[in-house]
Amino acid sequence: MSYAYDDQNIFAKILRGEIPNKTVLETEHTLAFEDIQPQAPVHVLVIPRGAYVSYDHFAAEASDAEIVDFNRAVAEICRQTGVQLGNGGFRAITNAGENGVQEVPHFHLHIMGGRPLGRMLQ
Ligand code: IU
Repeated sequence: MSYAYDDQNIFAKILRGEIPNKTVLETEHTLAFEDIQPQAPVHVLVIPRGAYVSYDHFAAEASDAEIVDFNRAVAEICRQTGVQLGNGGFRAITNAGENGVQEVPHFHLHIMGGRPLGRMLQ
């Protein structure tokens, strides 16, 4: 499977600095910013700087350094935004492709918290 990346997607433009964002955290390989249509008091999108379409693309082709950096960034964001385990908790989801109803074709992890989110799966 080859993954076609569209470098005109909105998150690619954010990464190039062409569109502003409300940055929560920046690291060598990762950027996190506030979702423009937050679904919860905390709603942060975490994206790799690399050109990956989806989670499976990232997991298959990113370097170990990118994968570690991304996951450490997630932990830091949970801590910084106060949604970490033991302090209310959070939901982390990522949508991929048509069935996942992915809107922006650059891999992003949603981190949501700050209120009870309800059961996701019945
Ligand atoms: P999805 O997982 O691809 O369905 O979610 C895309 C998210 O990106 C969604 O929550 C939007 O509100 C968010 N978003 C954004 O934060 N800034 C933008 O300019 C655009 C979408 I377009």
